[in-house]
Amino acid sequence: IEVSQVLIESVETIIVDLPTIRPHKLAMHTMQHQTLVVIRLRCSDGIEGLGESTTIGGLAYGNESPESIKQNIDSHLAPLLIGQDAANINAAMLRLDKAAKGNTFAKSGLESALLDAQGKRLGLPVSELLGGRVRDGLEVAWTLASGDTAKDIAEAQHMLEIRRHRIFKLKIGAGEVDRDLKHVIAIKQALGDTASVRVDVNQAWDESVALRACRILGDNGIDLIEQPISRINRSGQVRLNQRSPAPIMADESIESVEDAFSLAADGAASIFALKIAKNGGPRAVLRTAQIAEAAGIALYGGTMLEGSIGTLASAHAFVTLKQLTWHTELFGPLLLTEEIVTEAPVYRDFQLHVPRTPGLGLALDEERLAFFRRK
Ligand code: MUC
Ligand code: MG
Repeated sequence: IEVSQVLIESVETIIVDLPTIRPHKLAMHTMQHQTLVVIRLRCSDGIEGLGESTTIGGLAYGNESPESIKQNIDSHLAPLLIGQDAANINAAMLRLDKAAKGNTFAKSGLESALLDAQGKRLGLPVSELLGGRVRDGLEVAWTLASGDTAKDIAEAQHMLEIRRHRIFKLKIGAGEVDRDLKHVIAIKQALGDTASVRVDVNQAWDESVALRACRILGDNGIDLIEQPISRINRSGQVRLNQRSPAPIMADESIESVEDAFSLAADGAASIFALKIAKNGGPRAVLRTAQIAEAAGIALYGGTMLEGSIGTLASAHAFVTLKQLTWHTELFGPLLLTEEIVTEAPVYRDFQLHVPRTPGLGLALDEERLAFFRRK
């Protein structure tokens, strides 16, 4: 039999700057807009795969910036892929991993694009390429990060009314601790049992502060505490995980699948935030999920505030998971005022609905892309 190979012909990286609905305040950075790196991977059968490699706040969050992602793909990763078998994702990703350390954000966008292309080729949604979905929708949390308590309460109440979100994550850590604690407790008291309220400290506290603050948060009905201290302080994370009355989730601590393994081995968190960008793609993030499942660590579907492409690449992986006890935060597209795809992902009844059309289930809107791409 003759097997005609489909080859990867080109990889294009496009930086896109999109406005946000309001400033989004995190401990390390205030976002006034979001920058996406969109990847178009063209194959010899005419099929194009889409991927996205997006981070938060330039270099404020992680080791890769939009500009470095683009440069590293253009100069180092794309040349390794061009001429390779487009249908063999194992071989393609192995080739990248052999030649390039780290760079999980860049690799995640490329792996997503390969999956999108292969799904379109076979007529299957990416979730089915990943072994098959066990659910169609994902409950999605919303982040309250206006920086103003009254505004945040009004925003949460509106989200409850329109049945879009009933899980709220508050970004704290930038300000003075006692002020942050008051802010969080005021929001929890205003929302009561109608909502799950959680916090993300983005590594801003030290262990001495975190010990006291986690206790106060837990005692006041906060359901989850995300990354309270530095990813570098492993023994502090282990102690906090033993002492905090509210469960501790690892986010920044996971910069690779191997990080996930060593966190699990050390007992440094009881929940993992799964992010395709931190692991190297939708398949890579499932390896971290499997480590967590084996270790009895609960799962949460995280985001780097990607646009629609990165959000659905994450969602296709997350719908294959047995249990997502803490649900997801795949609300990235809702934080942006503009779309670059023809049909935006659908959010209804507290859930993101994951398309059953081939690939990721998205098409680029060429005009909008041309307008918003960085010149
Ligand atoms: C993070 O650290 O979790 C996810 C949601 C959000 O508002 O910020 C991000 C990053
Ligand atoms: Mg986080």
